[in-house]
Amino acid sequence: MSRKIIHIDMDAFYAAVEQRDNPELRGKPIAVGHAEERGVVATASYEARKFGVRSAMSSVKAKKLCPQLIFVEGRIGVYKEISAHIHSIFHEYTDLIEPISLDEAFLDVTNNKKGIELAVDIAKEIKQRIREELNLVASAGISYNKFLAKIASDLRKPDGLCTIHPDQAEEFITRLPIESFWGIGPVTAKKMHTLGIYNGETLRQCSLDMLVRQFGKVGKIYYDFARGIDERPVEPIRIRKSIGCERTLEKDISLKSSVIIELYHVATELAERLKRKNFSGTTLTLKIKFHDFTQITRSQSVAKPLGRLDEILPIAKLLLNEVDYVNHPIRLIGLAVSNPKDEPGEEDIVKEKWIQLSFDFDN
Ligand code: DCP
Ligand code: MG
Repeated sequence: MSRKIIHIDMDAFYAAVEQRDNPELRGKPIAVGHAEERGVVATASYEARKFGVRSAMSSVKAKKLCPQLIFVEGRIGVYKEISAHIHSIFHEYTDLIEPISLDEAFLDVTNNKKGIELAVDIAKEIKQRIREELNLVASAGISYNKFLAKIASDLRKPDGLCTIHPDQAEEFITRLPIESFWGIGPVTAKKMHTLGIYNGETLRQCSLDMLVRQFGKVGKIYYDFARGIDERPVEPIRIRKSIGCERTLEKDISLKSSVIIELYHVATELAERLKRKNFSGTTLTLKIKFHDFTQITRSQSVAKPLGRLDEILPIAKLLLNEVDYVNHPIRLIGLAVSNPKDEPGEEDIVKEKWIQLSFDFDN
């Protein structure tokens, strides 16, 4: 029997909360984030999105696109409370809940607590309760696996409710642009384009061999996705797989001595976090965002788990040596340790991921 998976995603989450709590902001283009020069937009109201304002965009650019944009400081405490509330609603239906971020989660309702037959009925109830109890709007996607449920929740946003049935999956994927596939960001999408892959149809024509050769292990996942296959379970408990931190610099820098100092600061902070969380791992990843917002990561694996500053810093420097920042000034530096070797301890089990996936460097 196929599974019944629901993906719930709040619409314009932070912005919707701010508009809910301040009537003066309703109907207006707002951005949650810092307005100052180095600030970024966490999220934008739908009114602001019409101007092209998006999450993670620099505040300066957002203001250019939409001069009347109103910046509002985020209130993470409030968002966390709301998140806890929606989770309490989810738990009335199932305990198989996988949080992806504060406002997003997968629910496996195959065997739900209320014995409701149709997953779409559960999704409707949840949406309605979120509206009644929180005065907020969520979109829901329903399908037989996570990949398709996530895509479905995005399709009719905002206030979306969309089901992809097993017999519709193939046709649906055929037309799906490659950028919309899970885990395919701009870099992979570009590579796919050079290989002549633009959508599900062209992806399906690729052999497993070719995809693995081109993309490594994830090639197999792309191969399966193209066929509507995604066996990944909804995982209520996540084992911590990495810890990282990053700094957006006051100014873009390209001077070696300045870059090394910043790297040292980030490595120090990382070592402190690793110690606090009692975590170590054998892979170090350096992330660099350049002045033009392009981003690269460089990784190095070692035999002995990395935890202390004196273990991290030399490898971080080696990784930095591969980066041409003289010609491309750096805007942000991040470091992360992953690949834990030991059995996970209690500390490594993150019961609720109150973090954005894109913020993996910050957890
Ligand atoms: N967020 C953030 N930085 C990002 C992306 C998101 O701080 N780069 C925060 C703000 C969002 C919240 O996380 O409100 C949820 O992220 P989503 O990607 O779900 O975006 P929204 O809920 O804002 O919009 P959508 O209606 O597209 O889901
Ligand atoms: Mg959302």
